[in-house]
Amino acid sequence: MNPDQSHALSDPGVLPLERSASGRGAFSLVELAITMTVMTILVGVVSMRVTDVSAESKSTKIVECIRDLRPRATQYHQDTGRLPREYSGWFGPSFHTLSEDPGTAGWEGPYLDSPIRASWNPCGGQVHIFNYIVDAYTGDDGFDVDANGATDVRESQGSMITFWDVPEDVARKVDEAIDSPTAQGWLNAGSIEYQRDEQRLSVLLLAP
Ligand SMILES: [Ca+2]
Ligand SMILES: [Ca+2]
Repeated sequence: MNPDQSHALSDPGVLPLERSASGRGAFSLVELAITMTVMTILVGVVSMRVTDVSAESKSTKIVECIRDLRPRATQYHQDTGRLPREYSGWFGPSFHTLSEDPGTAGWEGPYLDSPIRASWNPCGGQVHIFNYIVDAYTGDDGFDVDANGATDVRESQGSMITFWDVPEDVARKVDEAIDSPTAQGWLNAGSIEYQRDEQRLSVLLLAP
């Protein structure tokens, strides 16, 4: 630090903005305003990028989970003739038919390395595999897989997985990864459907 800087910092009477009403002081105020504006913009840009990266990361985990589960659920059905059920937060073999032997004829599991857990949902909510289509949890009334406006799979015709507390930006990215051809009506079409009010993402696992 040179002697001039030391003097300026030690003397409260010579703070840059208070030196005088001259052009020097006015310019400092303009500089300060510009700096604050730029910083505000930068903070906004950085926070948007962090949010986007976070949504991307969460959607990737959900997509990987779905792709991992589909063949396991299919194998369970081939072995037992039944649709699978696994609920995070619930206990007992009847709520974990993929990971615990429910005493069902033909069962050759476990089909999962561990029982389903809420930690499988990167958005913090529960995650349940239903042994039927919960029509009320889909965007409309069951799954309109081919996006032609008519329901294709409902009630006992398939098995689905629901992730709770999924923000819309994450749900949209999951939909883009799996349902991209039906992007036009993404909420109510394809094998990924989403309910905005409940932040509930439901995915068709299998429809034998
Ligand atoms: Ca249809
Ligand atoms: Ca969709």
